[in-house]
Amino acid sequence: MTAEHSAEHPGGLPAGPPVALTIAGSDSGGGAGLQADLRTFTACGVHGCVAVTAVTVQNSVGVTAVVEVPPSTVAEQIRAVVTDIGVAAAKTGMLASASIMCAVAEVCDELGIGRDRVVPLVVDPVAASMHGNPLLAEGALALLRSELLPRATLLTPNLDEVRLLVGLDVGSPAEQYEAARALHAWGPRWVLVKGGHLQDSAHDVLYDGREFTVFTGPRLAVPHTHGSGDTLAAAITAALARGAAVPDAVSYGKRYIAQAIAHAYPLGAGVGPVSPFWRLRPD
Ligand code: PXL
Repeated sequence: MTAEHSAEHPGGLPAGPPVALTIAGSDSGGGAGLQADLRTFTACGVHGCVAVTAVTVQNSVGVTAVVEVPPSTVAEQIRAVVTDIGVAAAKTGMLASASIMCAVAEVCDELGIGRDRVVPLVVDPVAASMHGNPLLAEGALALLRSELLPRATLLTPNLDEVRLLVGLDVGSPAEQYEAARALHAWGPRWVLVKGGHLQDSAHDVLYDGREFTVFTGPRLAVPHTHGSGDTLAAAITAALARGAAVPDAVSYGKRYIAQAIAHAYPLGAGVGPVSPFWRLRPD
């Protein structure tokens, strides 16, 4: 599934790794957000670029403040990266506000990012932190639905986000299928309804409007899962940047996140992050 990058750099040096872009918020605790995305990209062999949407003041016990980046600056970061460096895949995480969402949607259209465009876009519809702190302004949910979902190559909601987006309370694997159908009607090319919050299974359901594919994963009783959604979506994005098709990229992401959760570590007094270290082996 890896596209080998054999072309030479103009200076005669070998070309670098594939490039992915995350459009996401900063987590000062380093567990989630753009920090999780960038280290996942690295662990998956992809150079990460970033358009910062917001700065969160955050540690292992929660978020105490959010400062948004001006929408035009978010768009400028994306434009600067894509027009010079070029990106093979992109991902959105915390988009913070309706005006940032509109700016991101507009610049994605301008630069050929999104569903049926040259650069695939993974939309992780982040609405709240795992502690329940809001990461999306009130009133922005409607814009997430109308502006981002139709532009997504792949949408990756967890069950809380399913409830917010389409009002369905998924309590069983069978209801994941219904949720996938309801979300697909909003326009994403693929939907991955993650079942990690279900009691008895950690099955994720991938739907393309015709077929369902179930990805089974072990349900691990690990207390430290901060950044798990970001990390899964980032690993999928990295695989897309390396040339994988969506189902293969999801399969790759599932294997990556299972290991990252298995190696999660404590940090501070609260919830620790999932870990990339199983992959990096510094020693
Ligand atoms: O995990 C979702 C997420 C995304 N982005 C930022 C976050 C979080 C969760 O806390 O802080 C910046």
